Amino acid sequence: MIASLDVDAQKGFTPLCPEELPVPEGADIAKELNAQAKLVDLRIGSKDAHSAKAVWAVNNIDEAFQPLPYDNADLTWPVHCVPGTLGFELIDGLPAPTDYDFFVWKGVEPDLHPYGACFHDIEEQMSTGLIEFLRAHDVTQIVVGGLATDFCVKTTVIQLCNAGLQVFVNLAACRGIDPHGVTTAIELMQQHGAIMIEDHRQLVHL
Ligand code: VGL
Repeated sequence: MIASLDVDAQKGFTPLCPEELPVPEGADIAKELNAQAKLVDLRIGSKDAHSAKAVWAVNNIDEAFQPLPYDNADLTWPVHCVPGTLGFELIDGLPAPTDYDFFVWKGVEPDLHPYGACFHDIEEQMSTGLIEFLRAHDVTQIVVGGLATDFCVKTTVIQLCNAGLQVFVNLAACRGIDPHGVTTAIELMQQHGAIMIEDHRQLVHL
């Protein structure tokens, strides 16, 4: 079985929310995420669901990227993707979370700031159930898109590679925060065995 995964495709990572983590063109990926989902057996999604009072939360992007002394919240980040706010919503054009086959809400606890969708913690001790879901449904291949390439997509892809899946990263369905970070992230994902594809049309050759 093959699945697709929409990682954190939320308005908080788009220019619609300039105070959060606006990824350039972040709102433009819905069509490509929907196109890849049409080619697979199961569609999975994830969302950040953060508290505005989280230990890592700062009010200004200038205060972000500061190291923190916690194992499971490594950097400060602007408040983003708080339930009940615009930034928490999936970007326009995507289905509702309840229409996915499996959905992960992550970063709910105020002392955790995970990046990957497979574990609730950076130390990867608390499973979100995603890997178990994939195994239970005999999923061996997964195509991933979402926001942001250089953080949550990268970490999720590496976790899925480490779990033994064949992982395709659909570059047309991803956008990144920092261009240099994206280049490094692509190299790292490839080192873990992930296959980069330009867009969903490459999937039909599988
Ligand atoms: C993300 C930075 C901080 C992401 C989340 O979804 O890529 N990046 N929090």
